[in-house]
Amino acid sequence: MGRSRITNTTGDVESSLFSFNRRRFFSLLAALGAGSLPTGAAETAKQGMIVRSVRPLDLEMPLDGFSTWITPIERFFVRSHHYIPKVELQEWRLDIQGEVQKQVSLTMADLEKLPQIEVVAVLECAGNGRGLYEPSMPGLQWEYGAVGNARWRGVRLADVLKLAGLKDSAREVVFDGADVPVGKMPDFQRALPLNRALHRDTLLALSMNGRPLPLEHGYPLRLVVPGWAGDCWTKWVRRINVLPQEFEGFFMKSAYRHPRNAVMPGSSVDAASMEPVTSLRVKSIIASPREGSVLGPGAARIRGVAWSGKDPVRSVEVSTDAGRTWKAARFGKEQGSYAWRLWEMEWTPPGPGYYTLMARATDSAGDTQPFVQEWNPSGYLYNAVHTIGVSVAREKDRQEPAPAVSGRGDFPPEFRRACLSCHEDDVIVQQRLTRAQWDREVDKMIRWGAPVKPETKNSIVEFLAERYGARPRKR
Ligand SMILES: Nc1nc2c(c(=O)[nH]1)N[C@H]1C(S)=C(S)[C@@H](COP(=O)(O)O)O[C@H]1N2
Ligand SMILES: [Mo]
Repeated sequence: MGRSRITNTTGDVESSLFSFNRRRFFSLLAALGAGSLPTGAAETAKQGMIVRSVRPLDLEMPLDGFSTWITPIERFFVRSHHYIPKVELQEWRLDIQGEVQKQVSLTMADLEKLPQIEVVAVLECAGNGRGLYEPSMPGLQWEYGAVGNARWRGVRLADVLKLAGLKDSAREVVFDGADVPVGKMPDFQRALPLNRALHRDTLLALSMNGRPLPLEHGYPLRLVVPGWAGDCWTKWVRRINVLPQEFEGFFMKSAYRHPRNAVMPGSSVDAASMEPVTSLRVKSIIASPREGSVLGPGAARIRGVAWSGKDPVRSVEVSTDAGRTWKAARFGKEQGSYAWRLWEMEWTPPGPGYYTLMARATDSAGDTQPFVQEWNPSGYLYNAVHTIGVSVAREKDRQEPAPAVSGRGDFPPEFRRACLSCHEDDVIVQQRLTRAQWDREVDKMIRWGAPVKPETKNSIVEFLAERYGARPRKR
């Protein structure tokens, strides 16, 4: 896919490094809502999201979003490594190639003829909770809301692969999305092992919550891999390549890997000795009350959601005394093998004071959440017990804290061109890294096409380490 690159406001481009493709620039503008789009391919107007990055688009759902069984599309998180592609349905084909009996090129109408399956499933980014790790690491600083529960409808991947016919040599299935890489970043391609690709619940979804897939969630076709982390759920799937061996692409061999066992916080681990992230971990979140709330005296209700990857959630226990004693929460009636469950518990505080509330889920295999998050280099699969503090007042004066807001930094003009050609400063100012980490990040950005002059690299690193250096963050 193309290698074009767009600057922030002026639209001028580093012609020495990139060829500027005007057509693609304007198709991007169209995809971002400035032009007309084919029916169904609209980006959703999102409501009250935490903005992690505006370009590419990365949005997090705030904690109050954990109050409904199905997450409305307006509140569903967005994770995109690259810019959202332009999609024209008439031209859209799903090409299947590689270790197949015959190559096929399917239209959306072909896919609509296959049996349509529905599954309610949690989609959670592997990096959800990265911002809670100590020491911190580079990347989007997601806290709790890079996750949602939606109703996905589409065709079984196994049925689609049957149309091409797999050869005996087939080992892995690689999915290529139509998104355009930012700068010289590697293209987003992800592989599934054959058994997961042929699993009866692995879908190519055409719809989400009863609507055509919204553009930012992968219109017209995305992979749904229930129980597995979001990085496997390729959006805008245009090409499926069946391989006779393991796929070597960047997003399999370098990214989305974690050590099988915990490592010393802050250590670096060779990618080859790590393994790909697959199943989600068992996890629960307290949606209400929120951290810092002041409750009135009398009965209160603690509620939230819980989910897991491999085995269904069996129980959620809640503590209102920092983990000394626990009481089972009651589940809501909605459930599904891959869906999250709502839970709640009545609580009458013994008196005015400050209380530490915790929620802990356990799955049917007995796996449960840790109290201390063990560390991994990229901050994946965070699932430590969600802990919040609330006050109980003498009088009836319940207060909810203001929702989280996210701000832009005031990035100095002399570094704007070098650092903000492909993205804005929002993704930078949320990170807190050591000098060595910033140095590696800047080198990575240079490899991925950032127009950094050798003589300014050091002053950029200096500035980043000084202004956005590693220090304990307030939460
Ligand atoms: N083509 C493509 N597919 C993609 C991505 C991407 O950047 N490009 N991001 C992945 C990641 S890391 C996640 S967590 C999910 C997020 O899906 P959502 O944006 O619909 O919430 O999409 C996955 N599929
Ligand atoms: Mo992700």
